[in-house]
Amino acid sequence: MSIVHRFKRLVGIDTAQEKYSYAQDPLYGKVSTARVADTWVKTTCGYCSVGCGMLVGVKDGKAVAARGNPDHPVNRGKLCPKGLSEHHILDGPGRAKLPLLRKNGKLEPVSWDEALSTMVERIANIQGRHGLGSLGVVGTGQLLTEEYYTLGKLVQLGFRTPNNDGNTTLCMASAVSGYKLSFGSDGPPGSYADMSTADVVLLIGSNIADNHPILCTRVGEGPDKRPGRTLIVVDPRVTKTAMMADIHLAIKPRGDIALINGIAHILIRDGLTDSNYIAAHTINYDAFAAYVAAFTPQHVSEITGLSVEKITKVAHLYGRARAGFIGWTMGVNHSTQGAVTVAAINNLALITGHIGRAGAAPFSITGQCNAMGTRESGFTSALPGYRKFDNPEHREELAQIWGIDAEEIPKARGMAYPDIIEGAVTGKIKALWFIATNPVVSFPNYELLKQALESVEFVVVQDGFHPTPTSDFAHLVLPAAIWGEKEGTYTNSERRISKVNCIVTPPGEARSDFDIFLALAERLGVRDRLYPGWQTTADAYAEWQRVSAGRLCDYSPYSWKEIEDAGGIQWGGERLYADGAFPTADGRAILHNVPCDPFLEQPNEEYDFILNTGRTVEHWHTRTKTAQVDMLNKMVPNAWLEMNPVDAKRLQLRAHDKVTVTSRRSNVSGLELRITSIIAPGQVFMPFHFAETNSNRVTLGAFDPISREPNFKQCAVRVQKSSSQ
Ligand SMILES: Nc1nc2c(c(=O)[nH]1)N[C@H]1C(S)=C(S)[C@@H](COP(=O)(O)OP(=O)(O)OC[C@H]3O[C@@H](n4cnc5c(=O)[nH]c(N)nc54)[C@H](O)[C@@H]3O)O[C@H]1N2
Ligand SMILES: Nc1nc2c(c(=O)[nH]1)N[C@H]1C(S)=C(S)[C@@H](COP(=O)(O)OP(=O)(O)OC[C@H]3O[C@@H](n4cnc5c(=O)[nH]c(N)nc54)[C@H](O)[C@@H]3O)O[C@H]1N2
Ligand code: SF4
Ligand SMILES: [Mo]
Repeated sequence: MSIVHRFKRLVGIDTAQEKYSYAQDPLYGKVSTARVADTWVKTTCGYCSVGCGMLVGVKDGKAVAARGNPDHPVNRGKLCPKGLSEHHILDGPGRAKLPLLRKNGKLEPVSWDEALSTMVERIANIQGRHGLGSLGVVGTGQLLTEEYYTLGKLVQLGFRTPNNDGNTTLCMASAVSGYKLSFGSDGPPGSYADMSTADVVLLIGSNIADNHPILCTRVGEGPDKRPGRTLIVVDPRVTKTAMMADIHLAIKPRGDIALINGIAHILIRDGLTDSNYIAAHTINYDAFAAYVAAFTPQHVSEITGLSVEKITKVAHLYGRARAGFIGWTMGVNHSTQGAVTVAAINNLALITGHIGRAGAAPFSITGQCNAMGTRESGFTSALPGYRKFDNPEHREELAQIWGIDAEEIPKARGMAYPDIIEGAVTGKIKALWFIATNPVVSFPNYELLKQALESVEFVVVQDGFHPTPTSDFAHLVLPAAIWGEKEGTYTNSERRISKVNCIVTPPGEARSDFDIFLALAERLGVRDRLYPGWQTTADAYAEWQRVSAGRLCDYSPYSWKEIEDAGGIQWGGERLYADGAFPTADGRAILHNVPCDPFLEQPNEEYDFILNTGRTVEHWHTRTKTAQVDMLNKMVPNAWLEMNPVDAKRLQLRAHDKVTVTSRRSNVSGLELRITSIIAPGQVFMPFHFAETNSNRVTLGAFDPISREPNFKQCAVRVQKSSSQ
């Protein structure tokens, strides 16, 4: 094996399929015997929703290496820098190892017995005084499907509070709501393969080069690149993904609805719609056509800042494509108009028939490793298996399977995440339980969140790491096992159920979230009733298979073993809605008239910039994981602020100056200034990963009225040089 070949293997850019073993590589042995694995465990990456298959090398009970699984259909042997270094988080210095209880203002180690008894007693006491709904629970898209399913039952039927939600409301809620608006159900219709087979791939508010790096291979250079495919990226920034594009539409923030309606206008005007598809499978077309008539290219050009020629060109490319694919992520979802923007995207797919065929899909690219599994199996915005709270038959079906009275199942969803936080401030919520989420860094408008955390009587933080900015507020910290220490499944963006396996044992006394939930159920006296005979996550999976049987997200045909052997299996197959039948009352998809409103907090003289927030490839969210990895940390050690040269000159700022960003809510200081044309004049961008320079001190606490998702991507700020330099 040549040195070049070996290097390519290491960084995961080699596409050759032949097997390669580090242990048999003579050079590798010479480099470091400590890192030569005895065994390789097959599993799925625990970071993003791409869902790459990987092999983790184990030596003497420790994870020592990671590489892409060459046989896995998603990534074919490649991994991004986070996946390649993921094994380092397992024995990172920041792991939570002991249960901690606050006594006289200080967190002190206690036994699990004391921790769990205290939790159940304090919550019962609070619920006794303030009602069952005074407990608010916030989970995550980073638990196993088996765990999230178990948690839903525990919260709603054990603790009997309906106020149960997840960090997915900060993330995917708008996509879920938008799919429901258009198609009657959640569920991304397409597959990654469609990105490869489409003639036109339109990415809206999605920076896959940083955030779903392995998906780039589907649209960029490499074996999947087809001549004649056009990649169009709609993003106000010149992201790495925009740099890969054939056409970049540097849209004005929140010009998206105008652009999409304008594309529909041109498609209808120029006869590029699929009238057979419209007639057979949609409703509301005439009203929709009349509505978008007002979105003339000239009008759309004024709102979006894009030229009439460019808008027309993109409309013609999409309309004339044999198969058109639209992918979107947080540039769409993170908005008070997120759900309806998704519906507008779906409109485009429906009027052109770019749905349900190879290469044709309106496709929400999800975020967290198990955003999909948790939204299918959860008991939060919907009942498990995409069932509806307000549907008596759905409640009856679940009651039958669970052997309970249907009256026990709530008839409406409880509070969504932002409403739980607001409820804590107004006194409706008195106890908070956070599981695998770190709101102090990730929730918008920190000042209000802080007030919420300080107002309630009892805060439980269940996390794999401690201290975290949120565990600082906790009365009780429960140390959890993380990815690599537990077994079950994740479901990725393309509905692929993948197996996740145990690689090592958890550190100290940390226990899996599943074990914690069962232990709590036992103390509540509901274990036998809710989880009869359950011991492991395999028991949860078996019940989830029965619960999902016959539903759109049907897991019942697939055993763990089949999933593992196949490198993941997509529920619903490669594509949903191939027959044009939608899960609505009359089987037709709904075209929506979507108004285009300006975003809420417009800049003015005092707050003259629009702040955009997001991510970089090296870091994961609030960095509890990636801060443990020396290599990633050194690559990107601190936060920065991107500003256009025109603005920097006007403000007399220089590259690397330390700057302060101030909004109407608060400020954040000490950001390193980067002067770059990646960002347009009048806008600034900062990553949200860093607790020390927390972007959410300044972001806006405004939420989509339908999905309840925050408006993370636009708020008004001013920028000054930090005073202490
Ligand atoms: N490295 C890394 N990868 C990740 C994550 C991570 O933390 N780190 N997190 C994962 C998760 S949970 C998620 S949800 C995904 C998120 O993945 P992305 O959505 O790709 O990530 P963001 O950087 O939040 O936002 C995407 C883009 O939206 C653009 N945008 C802002 N305003 C607008 C607008 O008005 N219109 C349009 N069209 N675009 C706009 C921003 O400029 C930004 O480039 O990434 C996943 N992958
Ligand atoms: N300004 C701004 N804010 C944002 C965004 C943005 O673009 N801009 N993006 C939003 C989005 S899309 C998302 S998804 C959220 C993410 O926000 P968070 O959910 O707060 O982000 P994470 O850092 O992933 O937090 C997960 C926590 O769970 C812990 N953990 C990991 N695995 C396990 C496990 O198996 N069990 C337990 N018990 N704990 C575990 C980690 O240590 C970490 O503390 O942030 C949102 N916030
Ligand atoms: S692209 Fe996502 S799933 Fe794949 S290795 Fe990177 S973080 Fe993991
Ligand atoms: Mo997310």
